[in-house]
Amino acid sequence: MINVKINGKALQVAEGTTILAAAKQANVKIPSLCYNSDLPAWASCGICIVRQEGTARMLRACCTKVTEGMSVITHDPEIVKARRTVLELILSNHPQECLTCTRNNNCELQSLAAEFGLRQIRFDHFIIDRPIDNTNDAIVFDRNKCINCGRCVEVCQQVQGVNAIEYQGRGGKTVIGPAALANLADSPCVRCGQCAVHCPVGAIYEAHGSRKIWDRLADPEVTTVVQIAPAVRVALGEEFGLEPGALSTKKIYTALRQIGFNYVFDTNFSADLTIMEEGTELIGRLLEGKGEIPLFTSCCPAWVDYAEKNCHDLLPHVSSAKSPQQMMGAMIKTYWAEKAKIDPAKIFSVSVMPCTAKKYECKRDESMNSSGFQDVDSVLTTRELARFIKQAGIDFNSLAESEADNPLGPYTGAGTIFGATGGVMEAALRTAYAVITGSELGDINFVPARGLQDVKEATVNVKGKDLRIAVVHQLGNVAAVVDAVRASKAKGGEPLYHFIEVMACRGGCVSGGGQPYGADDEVRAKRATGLYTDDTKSEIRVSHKNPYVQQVYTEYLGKPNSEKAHHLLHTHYVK
Ligand code: HC0
Ligand code: SF4
Repeated sequence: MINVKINGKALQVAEGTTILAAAKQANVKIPSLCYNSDLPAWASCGICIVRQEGTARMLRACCTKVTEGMSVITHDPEIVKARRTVLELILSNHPQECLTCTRNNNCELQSLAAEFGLRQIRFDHFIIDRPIDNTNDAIVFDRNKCINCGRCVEVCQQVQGVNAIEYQGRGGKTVIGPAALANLADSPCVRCGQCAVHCPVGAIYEAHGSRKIWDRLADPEVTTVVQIAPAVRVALGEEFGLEPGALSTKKIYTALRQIGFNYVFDTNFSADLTIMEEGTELIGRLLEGKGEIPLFTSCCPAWVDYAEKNCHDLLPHVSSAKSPQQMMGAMIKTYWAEKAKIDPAKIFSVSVMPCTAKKYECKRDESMNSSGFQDVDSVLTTRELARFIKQAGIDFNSLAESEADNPLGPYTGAGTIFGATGGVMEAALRTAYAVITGSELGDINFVPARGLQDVKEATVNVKGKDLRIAVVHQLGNVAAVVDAVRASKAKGGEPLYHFIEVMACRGGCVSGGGQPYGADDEVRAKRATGLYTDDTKSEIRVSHKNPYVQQVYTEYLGKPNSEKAHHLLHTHYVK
């Protein structure tokens, strides 16, 4: 341990601790802009400068490690003045459109300007008018608001390994933009939205679609239907002052009805349905040679996009099962529309997702209109739903609880854990084991699939055969797994893995690109815990026992992977 002083207060910190982290331990907040705990520190903004006591030396707190006996002053007149100057310089080149900005009231730059009491900027205000890039259906890039902090570049390149955004130009002329001076649609962007949740200002954000929804809600000719994704229920509450991980499923159902949706369904139901389809596909590939092994999951559209762009050779390994969002969309406009005697042409189907890539997924050409219409019409992120609730004047915390509509609402514990990394794998194993062996797993908690470790591996013995699985989240971790699979294929013999879950975002959907801002690993873990609690409290915890899923097969689909199920619930991929 190392002895340091922060503003005169002595404390011990671990070796390698930065000044920023040491100050946090001492409950002192040093302001920062380019720093984010998910990313390497690279000291571009200069807001976090501090002084080593007794010297004139100014140090960047985000990337300077403390040394034995160091005494740090985090705030004095000169430091505050320097920080204020940095802020003024940033603001001199920033459109001052806070009132109409997507980050109004939730912007790190705006908050700092408020904290520093900036009333006037001493420098000339100049803006180079650059076109807004809204070419890719999911993410919007407004370069006019970019403050060159570099967080989006670092997360896209270092964390996700996608390299869609880069620094362009040199020195004072450096700007940030889509790779190779392309627009986002022509860049390698896979729409995971991690750039948007890591942007401190309103330069990168989700493509908004809420105005169209208000119009449909007000149209008496239209039946409006909504579904909510697993990870929304453990994060939306943060927008209303609740702790990360607080489960607010039943209040969300009520809020959606008060907003005016006619029917409220739950993506967790179609997650159960996905397990039936994907689990059956896995068993067919394993036991009957019906396709390539390993099987990769397919419910994350950013991973699918990544595979289509980077792993052409492995596309036959990607499950043909649609994601739960899209399965629900197809079931609403076919099975449910018939049952409810509603013309599917007059159904407007909305989903609430933690994800920006889902906005693109619903518009894909590949089988996403198997009802004869676009199966999911519009996607709102968790953040957008929070704004919707506020626009509707709803006091979220005082809402009464209510249930989802059936038969596309009630879900099992297996469906809800989809939202955390490893959840799809765990849910699939619970059902695959039961189908193959004819008996339920003794302990259905499959702990090796849980947690934030980059790549999780395990072997499960199913009826004398070893099933080797891997769970990978955060796209930057995927290349190594994909390369290992390629090497194992080239070598021949027993496959390295049989089943692999891939989720593009760190921690899975709980920290998707559409979730409330500011998630770090602590928040991710809390949100995941909320989902595991939902699972544990569920009366039924395996997808194949969901009585409404069974009903859908009896009344409509026949059996998993039937021709009808294939038509409605499966898709294909393009190179
Ligand atoms: Fe996810 Fe999903 S778990 S991808 O993260 O499979 O967005 O929450 O809705 O579709 O269910 C996102 C979350 C979903 C889907 C489900 C899967
Ligand atoms: Fe979207 Fe989830 Fe994939 Fe992230 S992990 S891109 S939130 S589906």
